Amino acid sequence: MIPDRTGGAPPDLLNQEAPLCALARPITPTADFYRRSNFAVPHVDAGTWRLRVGGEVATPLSLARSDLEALPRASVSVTLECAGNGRNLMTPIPPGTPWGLGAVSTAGFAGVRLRDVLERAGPTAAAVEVLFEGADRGIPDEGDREEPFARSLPLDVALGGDALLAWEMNGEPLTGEHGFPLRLVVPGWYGMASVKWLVSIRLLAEPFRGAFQTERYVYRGEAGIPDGTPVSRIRVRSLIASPADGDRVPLGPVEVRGTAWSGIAPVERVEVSTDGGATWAEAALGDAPGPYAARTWRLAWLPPRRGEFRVMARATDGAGNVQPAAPVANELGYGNNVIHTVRLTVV
Ligand SMILES: Nc1nc2c(c(=O)[nH]1)N[C@H]1C(S)=C(S)[C@@H](COP(=O)(O)O)O[C@H]1N2
Ligand SMILES: [Mo]
Repeated sequence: MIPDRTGGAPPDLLNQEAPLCALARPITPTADFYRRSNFAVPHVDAGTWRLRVGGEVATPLSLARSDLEALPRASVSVTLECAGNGRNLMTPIPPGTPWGLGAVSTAGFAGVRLRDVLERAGPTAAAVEVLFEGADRGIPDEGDREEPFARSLPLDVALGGDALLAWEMNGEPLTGEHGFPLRLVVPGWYGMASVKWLVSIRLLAEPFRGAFQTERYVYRGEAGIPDGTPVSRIRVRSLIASPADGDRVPLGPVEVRGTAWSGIAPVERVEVSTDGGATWAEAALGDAPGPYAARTWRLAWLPPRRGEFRVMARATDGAGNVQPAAPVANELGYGNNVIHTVRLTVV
């Protein structure tokens, strides 16, 4: 057996990877969609639940589900990726959830546009950020007092982007693990921005300083990025969904399949190397299901002989970003978008 460092974290109620083979399809079935929760899943009573919108606003709101349903419906396919996805492939392995490569998935989300709700409340001229709080709470690893899971977005991102307040995922009501009854979905941003079990939106006159904004989900020690910069957009990445690392394949045509995404600009090219990176062939891209969702890709490969091969995939996005050959290092292991390699034995 070839040792597999990408096999992922052991199954866990709160943290679970998607099987890589599920990523060869445009939409990840909800049962396979990765999960990441910092605290226990909170019980939220749908009957009494309200979304509060307050802080630097002209009109504070307390919205029931029926109030949200009265707004125009919006839906979008979005790839969510945990900022720590692939942490386990870094050397040394940084602290944090020991993710292999499956902390990424794509779903169709539906609800209402965040900006429609924010415009009803009317941000004041003093507002600079929008803070989102989940119903889940606990003591963060670095902290000594309880706080909710909470993250903020710059006001222009919250108002200008295509962020959704979603109650539907893949055509079904959100499940408990994925944020029932309402979650934020921030297309193009690493997963931590998409706050689950949303109970409060607060417009702030100062940048938010909570643990999940300043201690975790920040870049520290990465060249070119000021220490403490909150993690934001998803870096371009592709994964080989099949064959799997360590597979034995018969001599004959092999279909290499995978997925590719970027939160910065749509993916424009995926190249595959079967000689360890010496030469690259262009893969055929599947449809783009929208600007924020991964594209599938495939390449027919005819192995020239039996033996061991290293198959690699590398994506380029419309802004010219391309995946690096080695992980970009930072203290907490975020934003690792190193080229994916699988080892195959042709028999
Ligand atoms: N309330 C709350 N929202 C949260 C989290 C959390 O712990 N609590 N985890 C975040 C992180 S780190 C990720 S990667 C995504 C994961 O979303 P999923 O579990 O639906 O895949 O949710 C984000 N939203
Ligand atoms: Mo995450």
